[in-house]
Amino acid sequence: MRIEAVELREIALPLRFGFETSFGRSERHVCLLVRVLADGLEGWGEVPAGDAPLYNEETVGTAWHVLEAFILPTVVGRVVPHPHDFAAHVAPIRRHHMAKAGLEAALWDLLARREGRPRAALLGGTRARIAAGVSLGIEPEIDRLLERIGSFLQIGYQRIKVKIKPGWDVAVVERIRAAFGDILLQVDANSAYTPDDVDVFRALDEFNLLLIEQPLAEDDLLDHAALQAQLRTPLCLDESITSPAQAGKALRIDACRIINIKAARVSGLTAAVAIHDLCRERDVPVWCGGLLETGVGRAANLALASLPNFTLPADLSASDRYFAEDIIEPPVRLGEGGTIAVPEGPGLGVAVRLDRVDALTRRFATFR
Ligand code: OSB
Ligand code: MG
Repeated sequence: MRIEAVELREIALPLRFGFETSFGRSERHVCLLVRVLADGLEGWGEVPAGDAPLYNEETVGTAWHVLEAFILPTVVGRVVPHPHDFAAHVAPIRRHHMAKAGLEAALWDLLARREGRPRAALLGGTRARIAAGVSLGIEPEIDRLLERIGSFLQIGYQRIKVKIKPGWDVAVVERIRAAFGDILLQVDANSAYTPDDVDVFRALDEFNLLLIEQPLAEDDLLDHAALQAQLRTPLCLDESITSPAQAGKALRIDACRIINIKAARVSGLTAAVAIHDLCRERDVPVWCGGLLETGVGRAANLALASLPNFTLPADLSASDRYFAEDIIEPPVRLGEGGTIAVPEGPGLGVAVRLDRVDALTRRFATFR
């Protein structure tokens, strides 16, 4: 693929419902859209980084900078044979995983379109529908959260995940179990706790949760291993798993028994598939996480989640769970049995609504 031009757009898409985690509250999904033009075709990718470095260290501003100053000058006007070559090419740049992943995603889209195949087929996907879960933020009152859970279960979502933080944990889970019985339920702390909080996790251990996601600090595999040793509930790591090498270390010391895979967090689909493969060899289940992506990132996540070892329900919900109107056509819809269809058309398998993207764009540049 000879890269003729790359367009970057920073957009802000209002969320239908504010989303609160232990690290903050967002009312809008802020991201970069990457559009690559090559061989008369286009490919799209998303950098779901946000305005502030709260989930991890990246922002849309840092991603724009790294792409503009260090990555695009070495790619535009050149030939990139395969997304794997791009991944190897940017490996010497330390971190900035979301920036790299956004461009790599656009290259996967391009390659799949050029071959006239769906992205999922290119990656080795084996399932046509993904089990859909929904991730629910912290609410001002438990009753409000229970109401929202009830409505998502009613429309068919298979699994509920709730965000927790100190003061919003055991009592919340207790009320959810009392109200909804034995539903598939898991919690996500986004690193809000320390090893001193072991009693909270011992208490949560009594509720038959599917998993407890990222309880402790991102850079602390050792304390996660110590905590896992005291629990029956599997720990699942999100922020801590930044590469296949980190995944290997986490599994070697039993710091987790499940991994949440997000291509954006691990520098791209190449690394995401490598983590999937490594977990599969070790019989460790994985599932596809999300970062409130627009349809562009969401369609890519659906393709990733079609790989065989993604055996737990994903944080992949319909476009209307987040947005009044998505930027793709058709939008992502929840189908039978609480599943979402993996797009079947070439590339991402959905069309980007450029008119709508333009209306949402607050920063734009073309690099050629
Ligand atoms: O930790 O999984 C997370 C959203 C923003 C930042 C971090 C996380 C999340 C989610 C939502 O849990 C996942 C989604 O529905 O896209
Ligand atoms: Mg998480």
